[in-house]
Amino acid sequence: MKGVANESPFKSHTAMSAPFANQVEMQNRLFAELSRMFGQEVPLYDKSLLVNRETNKTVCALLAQLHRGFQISEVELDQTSSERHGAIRIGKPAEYRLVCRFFAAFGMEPHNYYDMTNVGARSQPIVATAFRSRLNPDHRIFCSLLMTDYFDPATRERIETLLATRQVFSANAVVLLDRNERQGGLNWDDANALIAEGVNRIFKWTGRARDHQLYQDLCKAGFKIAADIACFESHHLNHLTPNTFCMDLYTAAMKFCLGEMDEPTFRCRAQPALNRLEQRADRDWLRLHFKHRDRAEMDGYQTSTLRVDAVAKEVDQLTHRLQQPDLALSKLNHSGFKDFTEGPSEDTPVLLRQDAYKALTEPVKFRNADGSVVDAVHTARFGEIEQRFYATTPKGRELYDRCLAEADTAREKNPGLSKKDFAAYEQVVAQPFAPFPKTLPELLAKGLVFGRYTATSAGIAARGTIKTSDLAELIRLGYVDYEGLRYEDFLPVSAAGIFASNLNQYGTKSTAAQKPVYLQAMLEAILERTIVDPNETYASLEAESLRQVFEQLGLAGKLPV
Ligand code: OOG
Ligand code: NI
Repeated sequence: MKGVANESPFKSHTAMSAPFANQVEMQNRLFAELSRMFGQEVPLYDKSLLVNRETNKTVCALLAQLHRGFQISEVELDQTSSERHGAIRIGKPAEYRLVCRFFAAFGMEPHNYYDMTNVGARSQPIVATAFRSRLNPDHRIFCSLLMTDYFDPATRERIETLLATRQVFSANAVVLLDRNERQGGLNWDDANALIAEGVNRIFKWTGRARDHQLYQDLCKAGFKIAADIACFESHHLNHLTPNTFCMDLYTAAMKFCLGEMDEPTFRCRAQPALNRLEQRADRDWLRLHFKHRDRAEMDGYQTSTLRVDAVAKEVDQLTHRLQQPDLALSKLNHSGFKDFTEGPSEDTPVLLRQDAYKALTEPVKFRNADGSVVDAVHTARFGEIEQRFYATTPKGRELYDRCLAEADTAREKNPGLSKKDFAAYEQVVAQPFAPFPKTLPELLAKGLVFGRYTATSAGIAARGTIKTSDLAELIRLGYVDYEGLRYEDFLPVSAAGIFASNLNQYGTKSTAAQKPVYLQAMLEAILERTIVDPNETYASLEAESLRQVFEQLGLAGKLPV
């Protein structure tokens, strides 16, 4: 990478020695604290976690019938759904670099470059990266940076002038970041202090803002996102997203609790969503959704079928649970649920599916330069849900992008369909994704997703007598086992859809004389480090697993290139 140091100046120390806090534990604590903070501020968020828990429990009850031996404890249910991704939006390069240094202290590195100025009509004046651990990440932060040169010179000047006097990080937070880099880690006292800086200041919503005139002008011009970034005091976390085991069940449950769907409609949605589990939730699905579980234990489950009335019974129970007073979300301040789920069609297990309830309108106090105070409202914080699937290879991604573009066109031809006739809508979206295989073995065989391979004990026992070096054949013989790698990143088109729904506004064209072109190298120069290409990580995990398998099977020289 030209002009950029190859190594981070603040190396990540995942296997740290005794005096330093473990960075993964630090992450868990940070995200648990952020979640607590967000739940206090946004009651709907806490309730949506509860809806997620209840729907995940329903899924698990059926999984226990489908896979005899499968059980989930309350503790594991909480752990599984405590994984989170969040998003923040930053105004200026110096702040962006501080945020990068902050997440580096938690072992989270920038992954992927997302150019949101380049997604057609949905473009926003930002570019982004996402901070996460390189391997087995549980948490991620999508981090946007406002591109002020996207605007005409006068607007740009107003935004930059306002941002110039903003100081989000306290002096103490910067001391902690310096110390982390100097020492190569933090002790727990310092780690907790840094977490407190994040939760109580850096990412906290304050309800205080500046320059009401600029706020209004930006919103009117279609740049609510710039207003959200430039006029506020902190890098307020705008959402925190848990994961679900069944997107369609969760979204139906939320709409039901929010009062957007009546009981018969909810039942009509829940029933097929759960019926599908019987086809979808095979061994590969289990491994994908329970990545922390012991493989040997999971392999010991006896696959079975559902009792005839199993789904109906679960739907009954869930419906009843969702009707309890503590889940009467319609009584809370809310702006409704998004119209459709972003990502691939329900039957295509790649990348990720996301959905959201729309942003809440919250009170804000503006203080202007002349000392005047304006009471107003702002709409930005919302709630999202995700379900992650297999990571695509570049070839798989290309196919995905093509299918998605077709699905978008089909959707736009009939905008109200998802509400009018959900089954018909599902077909319209599934059709363009028909070229995608629907099972992991096929996806792997066609080179559309990344996998990880292991030699089985039968394979190791057969070492020396194995006649083939063909991977598919080795799998068929039971000498090699496989699993799909989970997608750990974000999707620009989905993100654009999420932005549009929470800002209640699609993107707007650049007002600069000429729309600037933004490159990854520019963001790397701001970060003073390179951005990790996740495809390299996925590909090297796959390659390394194959190398080991072939070595263990005594086929080392025969590894296909
Ligand atoms: C970020 C939207 C992107 C996602 O999940 O794709 C995102 C934002 O609204 O700031 O979080
Ligand atoms: Ni998100």
